[in-house]
Amino acid sequence: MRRIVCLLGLLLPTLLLPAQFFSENFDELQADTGQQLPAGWTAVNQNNDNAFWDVLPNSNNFPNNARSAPNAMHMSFDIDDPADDWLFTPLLSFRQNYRYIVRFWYRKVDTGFDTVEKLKVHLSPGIDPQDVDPIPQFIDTLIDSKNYQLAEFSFVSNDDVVRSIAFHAFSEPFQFLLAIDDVEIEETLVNSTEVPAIVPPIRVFPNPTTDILAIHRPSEQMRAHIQLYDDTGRLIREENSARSGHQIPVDDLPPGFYTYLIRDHRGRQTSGRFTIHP
Ligand SMILES: [Ca+2]
Ligand SMILES: [Ca+2]
Repeated sequence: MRRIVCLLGLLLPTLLLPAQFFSENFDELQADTGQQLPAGWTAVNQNNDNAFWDVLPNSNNFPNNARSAPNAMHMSFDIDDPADDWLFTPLLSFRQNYRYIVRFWYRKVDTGFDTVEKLKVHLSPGIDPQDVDPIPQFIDTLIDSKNYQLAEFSFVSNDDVVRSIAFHAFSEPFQFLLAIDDVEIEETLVNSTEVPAIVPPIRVFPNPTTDILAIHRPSEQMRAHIQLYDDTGRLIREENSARSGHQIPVDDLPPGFYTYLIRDHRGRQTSGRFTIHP
């Protein structure tokens, strides 16, 4: 019996360790003319202009385009149109009661000008922009760093489902290039209330609520960016520089289901659902 207990003790931490679920570094792509995407990926040039997602290779003049050589993926720009372009990963089979941690690296390509790129990332049951879950898992509307920065978000799959990770570039006209590289997804078996150690636990309460929503974060001094979305994906509240203990009044909002999105000072994002009762 003792041996079985010992074995279980050895096995359980292994079961709970994150395992690599998906990765794409774009490095197998050829820098040929025409749009180059990894196998199974789909790009949708929603506004049908001359700017779209495509491979971004390193070159003699630009040897550091990619985070991992030789390629990144990038979104180009149009002088007149804002970007409205989707990049879908292959459809992936997410398992019930697993937590998925999605990471990728992103930056603007430097022009020497104050250009700013905008990116949202959604889950999607299909590879059509009309299928996309309207509430983003990740959003950055102020991408002004020429250095690659890490994006990270996580979610628990409540069912066995097939989903794509959908990158939506929506930068203003006449910016320059938005680059992403090294997309990785890890999966960990959890019960639905567990949060992995690498993502600090954030408490949002009371839930359901009627009048206020309080945000408790473990890093008391660190400020966070908070967004609230209604069930149609419409952004209804946005607050910068919220400290732990921050309270958001919601007594003017109609009863229903809502989503919060919290980005910490390191760019890590946490999302969850809450309910407003009458
Ligand atoms: Ca386009
Ligand atoms: Ca790469």
